[in-house]
Amino acid sequence: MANICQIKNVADLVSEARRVYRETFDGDDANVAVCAPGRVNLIGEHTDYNEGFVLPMALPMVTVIVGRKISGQKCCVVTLTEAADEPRVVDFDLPNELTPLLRGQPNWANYVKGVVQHYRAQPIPGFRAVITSSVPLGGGLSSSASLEVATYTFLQQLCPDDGDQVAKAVACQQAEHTHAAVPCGIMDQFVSVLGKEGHALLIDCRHALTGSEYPTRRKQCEEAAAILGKKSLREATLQDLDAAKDRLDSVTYRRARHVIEEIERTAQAAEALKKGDYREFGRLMVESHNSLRDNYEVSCPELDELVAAALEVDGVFGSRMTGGGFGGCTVTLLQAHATEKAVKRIQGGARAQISSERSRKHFTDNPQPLCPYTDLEGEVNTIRACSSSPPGVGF
Ligand code: GAF
Repeated sequence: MANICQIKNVADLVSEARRVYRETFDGDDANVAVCAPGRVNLIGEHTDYNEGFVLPMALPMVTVIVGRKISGQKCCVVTLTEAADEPRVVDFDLPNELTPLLRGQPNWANYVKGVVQHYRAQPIPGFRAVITSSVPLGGGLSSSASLEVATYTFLQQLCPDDGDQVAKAVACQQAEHTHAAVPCGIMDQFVSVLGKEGHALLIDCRHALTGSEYPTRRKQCEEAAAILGKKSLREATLQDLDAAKDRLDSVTYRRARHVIEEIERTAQAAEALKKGDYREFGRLMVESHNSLRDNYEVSCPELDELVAAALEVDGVFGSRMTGGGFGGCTVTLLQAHATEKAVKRIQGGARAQISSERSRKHFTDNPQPLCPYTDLEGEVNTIRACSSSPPGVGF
């Protein structure tokens, strides 16, 4: 299959950021450039914080940071990404034992500050940096995790840590918890650190060190696990759930049902992918979407429409929403020959939504919906989200 379309390549992003760095910092040049990818989740949604399986892959869309170390305790960071009405330049002092670096304004800088605070080889030196990205902001493709991981990688260049990749992902997740106030699971940071081109990464989140609507879903899952007498929903079966049905309200029952079935689906999907059984993989994707729509209630009419549009095309195996939900993107698995037709149909479906009042703003901001596509080589790496296990054990 042809490669991803309409996306700026890394070299162009780096040279754009370096140019802005020179302009901003009086002709000084950056001497460090790093990048970290966004992700698409193939299957296993809202299972990571329930100690289940997830199966994401890294995207060729990346966040790039260029910069250099400076003397003193000050940092200055510039962003070129669309930061709505927020200032694009931020200055802050490095944290020390007495004065932590706290969250504040602008919002985008909290991801950087969080990683500075949680970086594992303190003290770090002062620095100047420019950020740019090809990961769409707020599109459900983990622009935030890619910014966190890029920031961590940038700091590794200035002040190396011990190189523990799993601890790096966990530090970035902590940054999101404390500085963006999102109690996310480990999936996005893990795949941004450990994903390999063309490979899905099966992550077993059982051992993960984890701690609006997203927090509500998370709380409902924890409540359901407690009522079932389990440490997490990973320990529960459908039989356990049904046996406890009269002790659960109907919403909590449906939330738990999604998670228990989705964990099993993700394990089955990874097996199907290893065997090259794309038809089965696609079937599981559609089941996943339906459960996210009906049981977990994190889809929306626009995502449902895009999935339905994709499924009409011959050669499409499956399609589903990807990421946390309430908007964002869908992911579709298809035969290479069907790509052009599917892209047209999905873009047509997106345009049809422009007529709906609720979607107008979104599609005005993005008049031409992107439909990038890439190869999936049927390779699966697997990893346990456990700080003592070796990363990236292939099978
Ligand atoms: C967001 C979170 F950041 C992930 O940890 C995961 O829970 C996902 O939503 C849903 O699968 O991307």
